[in-house]
Amino acid sequence: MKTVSSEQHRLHFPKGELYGGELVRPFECPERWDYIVEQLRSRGYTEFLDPEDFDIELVQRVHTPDFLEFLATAWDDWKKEGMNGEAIPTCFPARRMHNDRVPNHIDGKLGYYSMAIETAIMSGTWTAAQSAAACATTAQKLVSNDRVAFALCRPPGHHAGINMYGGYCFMNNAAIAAQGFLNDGARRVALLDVDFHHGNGSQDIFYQRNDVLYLSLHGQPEDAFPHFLGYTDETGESAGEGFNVNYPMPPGTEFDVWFTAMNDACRRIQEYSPDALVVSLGVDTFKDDPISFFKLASEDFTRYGETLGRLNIPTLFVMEGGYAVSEIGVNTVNVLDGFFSSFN
Ligand code: Q9C
Ligand code: ZN
Repeated sequence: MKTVSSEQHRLHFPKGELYGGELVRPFECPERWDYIVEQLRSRGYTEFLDPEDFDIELVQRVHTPDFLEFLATAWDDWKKEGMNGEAIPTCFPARRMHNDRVPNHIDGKLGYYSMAIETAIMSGTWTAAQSAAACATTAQKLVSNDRVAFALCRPPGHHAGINMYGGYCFMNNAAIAAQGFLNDGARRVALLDVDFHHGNGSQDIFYQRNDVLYLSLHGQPEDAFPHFLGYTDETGESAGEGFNVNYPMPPGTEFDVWFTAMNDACRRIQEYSPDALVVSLGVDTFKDDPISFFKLASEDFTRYGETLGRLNIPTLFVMEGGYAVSEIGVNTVNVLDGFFSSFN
């Protein structure tokens, strides 16, 4: 299995995330990538590739041009206004305010295009985000030959919607890859999101479509970020009705309950009979994750990887979250090892 990754992720390393009323060092940090690479290398996954160029045409099938233009120019606009720190939104279109008129001023734009404020934009953010999207599309292309590939994306993507960023995400790497499979001739793609958080962005992008089945296992919105999406009654709309499946679970959820939901998701995937499977692979379901509340142990990741492998569908793994930094590599590579123990 080849891993597609780029050193350009290092250009995104904001100093501050607003957490607990303080600006702390972001949980989503460059070392996450290093720990995963180290585990891949030491456990035999030694083929690494750089991504091809960022494919704007493909990305525009998922995100709007105005949103992409915003991401590309936000840092310069911010600097032009004489701001000293990193770009963080402070004002939002809440209830009964306009949410369809884009302001001119960068403060307004940041609020308009974001869904949360922990995600600061700095000088290298756009370059890093482009490299992550390129990792996803490059790895997607490998799947037609190799049947499996790993896009080691950083920053992650599943909170990024049609025209919004946040939750550490700028462009939706997994959704872009799913679109890539369709462009290359797949008729149906399943996108299984095992990150602890609901992938509100992925749901947003495919909500009215039946060519991508989105399934997510996550902390229930009553208690977990992103709080305002991810309920079971969100089943899709118009052509997409029945093609969105949420499995919200309460604080303290252990592996047996989580795995029952996962097996149900796998049954739905088999029924759908997709030409490709994209796994939004977040390992923040781990018991020691600092910002999450599921209780998976490291060996559970191997267990569920095995279940994914048994589906025997051409599979692209796309890295999402996971913040227990020293264990992130072990848990990620456990999923891959489990997968290859049953995939053929
Ligand atoms: N008290 C991903 O895993 N902050 N994003 C949560 C919890 C945002 C997570 C605060 C977490 C975003 C890709
Ligand atoms: Zn997450």
